[in-house]
Amino acid sequence: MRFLPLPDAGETPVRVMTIAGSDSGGAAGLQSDLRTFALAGVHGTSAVTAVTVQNSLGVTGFHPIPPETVAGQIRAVVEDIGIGAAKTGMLATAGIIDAIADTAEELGIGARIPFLVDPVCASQHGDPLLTPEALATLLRRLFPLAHLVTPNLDEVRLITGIDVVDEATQRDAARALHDLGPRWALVKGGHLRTAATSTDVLYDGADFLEFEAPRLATRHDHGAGDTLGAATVCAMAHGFAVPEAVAFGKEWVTRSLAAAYPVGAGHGPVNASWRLREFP
Ligand code: PXL
Repeated sequence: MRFLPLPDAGETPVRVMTIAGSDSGGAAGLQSDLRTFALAGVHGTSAVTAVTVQNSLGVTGFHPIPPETVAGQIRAVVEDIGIGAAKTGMLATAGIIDAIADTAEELGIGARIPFLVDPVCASQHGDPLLTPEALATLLRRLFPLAHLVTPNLDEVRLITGIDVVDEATQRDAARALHDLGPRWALVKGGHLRTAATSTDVLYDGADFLEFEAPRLATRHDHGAGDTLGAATVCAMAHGFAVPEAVAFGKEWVTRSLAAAYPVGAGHGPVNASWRLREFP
């Protein structure tokens, strides 16, 4: 695999930001994003949106961070440290989304700064991570700012009403998502369990691109979507065009799924530390 260039000692590295929730179990959310950022060789920063109470069996509650504190974290980092790209994960409430959108517009996130929006709605156990009315706010405020949106098939159904069952409906969903304003829409195929491969479809309003990977039989896949987005946003921060960034993210998450491990009695995390065995 082609890796991202690593910074030399004393050199300021590429910086990225995740705007996401904390997973106390260390599998998903900002913990997985920061892990991938470090292993990909970029400096990771974070704006925490919510603190979840979570382990391998599920999410039993969350506490949202005040919107002005979320906005303050973004502004503090961008104005001093600077970022090459940003991604979102769990956003929790409509008030937090409005604050992120206002701050993004003020600071050029989604204009000058590449912006990946992962419309996280629920955990893999179906526990809600976004209030129902907040999804409409996310679509209205953040999709038009996004360079890339990366829903899974459950999120696609909630957003577009389309039940993806094959390649044709996956393309229909990509069209419907693109109509909501992002430059690129990626419909992740990992949840289409009847398919022999895990194929993601990327659409820019003109052409469809497919990213295919073997379907890996593991129940330890917690944080897979976050890890795909995190690796992709690292490549975007390095200046990759979106299709090349997605190709990097797809290979990264496929290797992380192959290296996944059990912790707890439920679903264990994907494991980006395969990267440690492959330096440089
Ligand atoms: O994988 C989506 C996700 C994002 N962020 C947080 C999560 C999860 C899934 O559990 O807990 C905080």
